[in-house]
Amino acid sequence: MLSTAMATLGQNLSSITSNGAAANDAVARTGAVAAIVRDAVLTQPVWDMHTHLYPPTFGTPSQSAGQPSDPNGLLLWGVDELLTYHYLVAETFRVVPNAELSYATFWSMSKQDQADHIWRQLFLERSPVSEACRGVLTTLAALGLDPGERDLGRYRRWFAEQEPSKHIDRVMELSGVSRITMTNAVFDDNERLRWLENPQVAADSRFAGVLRFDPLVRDWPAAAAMLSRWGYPATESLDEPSVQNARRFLNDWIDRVSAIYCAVSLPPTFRYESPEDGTYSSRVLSEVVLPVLAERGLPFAMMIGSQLQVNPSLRDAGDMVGMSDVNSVTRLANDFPDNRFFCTMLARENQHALAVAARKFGNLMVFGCWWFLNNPSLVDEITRMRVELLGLSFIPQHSDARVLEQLVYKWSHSRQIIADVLIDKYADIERTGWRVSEKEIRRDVRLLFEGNFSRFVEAPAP
Ligand code: RAT
Ligand code: ZN
Repeated sequence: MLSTAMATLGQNLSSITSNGAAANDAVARTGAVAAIVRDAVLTQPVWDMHTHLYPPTFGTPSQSAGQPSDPNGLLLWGVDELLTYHYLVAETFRVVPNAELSYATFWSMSKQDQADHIWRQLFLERSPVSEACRGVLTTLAALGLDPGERDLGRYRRWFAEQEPSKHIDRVMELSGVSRITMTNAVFDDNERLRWLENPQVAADSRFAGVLRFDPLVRDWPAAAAMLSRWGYPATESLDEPSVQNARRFLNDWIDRVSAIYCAVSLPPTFRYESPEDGTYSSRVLSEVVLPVLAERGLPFAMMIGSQLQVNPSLRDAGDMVGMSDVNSVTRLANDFPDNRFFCTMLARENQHALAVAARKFGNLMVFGCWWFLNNPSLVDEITRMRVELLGLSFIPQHSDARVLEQLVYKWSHSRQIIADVLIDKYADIERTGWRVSEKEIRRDVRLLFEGNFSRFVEAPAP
């Protein structure tokens, strides 16, 4: 159906183009281009470069058909997980003061009771207009459930009937995600032990691995103590044997998770002046991380601007945004030309300078509208600005999904906005007399959703 409609649109576009009646047909042509852009953006498979999702082999705490639940399992899915997403936990504590329900009481409740509480407070006692609330509704609707029913019991029964692996297929199809990139946090005991116990734990071609090692760069003394316990002796002074052991640790874990890149999240205070600036983070980067990644031909992703735990009682929801230093990123890109860097920043105020920085360095790839920026108004603003400064040479979005079904809403909401931006940008260039073909539009969209990422990680698109 859709392809027939698109074939007609394509014919319209070429007949308008070929009969030269551009002036009279300007409105029709703009409409035809817009329809093709929208279709291209809505149907283009995306390689999601940053999520917190896992294959079912990592265990799941949710009830399902076909897999026993594992309370510490890492694959989160289902309506209770959707409702207890940390973005919604933060919103709930705004409307239910600590005095009414203490943090301690909330965290002692069962997941289902927490979800009931959030549902009542954010969906029934006031309208669910925030982006995170809206996301739950978009997701339920796309899965064929009726958000208008407001029947949490029914939604729960439906999810409990799903078999996790088949459900992953369905969610990937609905969201148009062709591959899910994990975040494999090697300093997290729960995750590390699963890799050590079962080397095949991630043998699922729908997922790609990413080695994430925040403590190594954020807190070398603590990381050194852990490395030593794990058989990679390292001292706080980062002497030569420590450097060699830390490199061996990275190499071993890159192999174990088949990492397609490595990543860290860094605080707003992160600075890199030079390899000799005297900070642990600069020394770890220049002596350990970047040499290993250059040798392995793997990019390094820096997500900068998260100030951890300004309200620890909120747990995952307790982190804050802060302004970061873009010059540190340009210095890294300049000092390490043999490395490739992905970068995203959390503060809105950093977005312009970061895009300008990417103009200066081909080894710097800007990506995503991260976390508190993943709101329609900001995605629109940031994506427009990036297209204006960088053309098609950036990665507009990642989902950051923590709960499987979030892929559906995060991608559908972002795709709508990316399409709006591209429609305007093609209309602008068409006003000069330039004509874009359907093939060119689809090629451009492919670059944004798959091609730029797959080129940067030097791996073929799925
Ligand atoms: O967006 C989020 O869920 C954050 O809590 C973080 O996971 C962040 O995206 C990160 O990867 O550190
Ligand atoms: Zn994340």
